[in-house]
Amino acid sequence: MNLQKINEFAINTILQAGRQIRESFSKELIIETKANANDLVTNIDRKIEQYFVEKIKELDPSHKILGEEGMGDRIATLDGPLWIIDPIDGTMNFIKQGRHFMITVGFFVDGVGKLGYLYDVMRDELISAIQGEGAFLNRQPLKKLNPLTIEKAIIGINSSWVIPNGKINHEKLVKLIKTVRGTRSYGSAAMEIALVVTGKLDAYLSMRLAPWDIAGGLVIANEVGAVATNLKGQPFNLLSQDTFLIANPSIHQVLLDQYIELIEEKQHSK
Ligand code: 2AM
Ligand code: CA
Ligand code: CA
Ligand code: CA
Repeated sequence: MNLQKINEFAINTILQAGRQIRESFSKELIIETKANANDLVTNIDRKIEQYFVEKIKELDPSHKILGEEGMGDRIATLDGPLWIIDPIDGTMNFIKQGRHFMITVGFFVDGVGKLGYLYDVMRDELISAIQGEGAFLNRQPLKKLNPLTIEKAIIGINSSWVIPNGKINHEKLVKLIKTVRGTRSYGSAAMEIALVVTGKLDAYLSMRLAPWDIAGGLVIANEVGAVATNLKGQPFNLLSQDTFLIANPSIHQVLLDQYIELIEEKQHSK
């Protein structure tokens, strides 16, 4: 398997998909809801995922595809070549703002991240990585992240964390927000990961993300030295939803040790 060739294929397909999204603004947008009234999907999310599926099956029909909108395959294992795709990450931003949304793609072989992409469609900024060969922003190499202290960190965190949820130690979270230099919230997990791997944010945490939100970002994180785990410090489970933390390597462990404490579900006594 020639990774360079697959990388060129992926970059061309992502840029072409981005063009289609930008052109879609002159056409009708059909908005539907999924799990709840705020869980939105459009005809464009589906069309772009379908485009990826067709292109990948043309490239190699043996490659499996896991996509948010379900146009790919049913995936039960990480064996073999697997594409993990979010055609539009930040659908609400896409609909409401016409910006601040990403295409993100990861290519894994037997569960190992080989290629990763985070594409800001409206800024036309593509972050890409090949395992072991570094990460690039529009083909310019990205630097390794510089160390910093938690007091100087800017972290990405959703406003829903203001509300105690019974799943995480709230006092410690308040201490974190008081300690850091600032917080930000962008509404696209892939965009927050892109900001962390370029050193514009120093950490991003979420109580629940899906494999397609972070797969591409994981490969890129490895190449710049960012550390990505779940909130227990374990590898993110790519076969289900999980909690998520990506951070500058100098503060990742500090965040886990001093500021993030998951409350284990109560064991039911017999
Ligand atoms: P989406 O736009 O592709 O749905 C918004 O805060 C971020 O969380 C976006 O990256 C969004 O991706 C993601 N998101 C939205 N609903 C989610 C859900 N039910 N589970 C996991 N991630 C979700
Ligand atoms: Ca969605
Ligand atoms: Ca998503
Ligand atoms: Ca999506």
